[in-house]
Amino acid sequence: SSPDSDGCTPELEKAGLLNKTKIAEGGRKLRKNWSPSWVVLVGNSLVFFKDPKSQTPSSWKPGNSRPESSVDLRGAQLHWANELSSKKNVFKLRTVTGNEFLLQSETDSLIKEWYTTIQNVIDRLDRE
Ligand code: I3P
Repeated sequence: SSPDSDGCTPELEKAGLLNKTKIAEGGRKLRKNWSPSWVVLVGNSLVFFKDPKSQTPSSWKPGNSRPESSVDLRGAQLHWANELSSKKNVFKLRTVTGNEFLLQSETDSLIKEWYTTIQNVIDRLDRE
């Protein structure tokens, strides 16, 4: 059995380095500010860590490194958004509270994996 067979700790779905910028807060447009972010998908949340150096397997655990911010994926919307940037491989994540993020990677396979994995979590939450 897994180390968390009682299900009390949310499952770590995915973690990795992506370029990130927030483009809206509560529906209000923000100025883009792209920066690398260590992104962790755990349970119903996408959690962002500022420091890309903290990308050790244990760094996402509570009490270790402090997240910069976190996004509740319940009711969120995901769209490919290459028209919103001069960069390639960009998607937009919009939360129910009207926060919008662009996430990007130079690696096609990597960004597709992230898109699929986040969409699967959103779909699972929609069915609950
Ligand atoms: C922005 C910066 C962003 C760019 C954005 C620029 O300029 O170059 O990287 O977004 O383009 O406005 P500044 O640093 O002066 O704010 P992309 O890299 O995603 O293209 P935009 O205004 O067309 O979104």
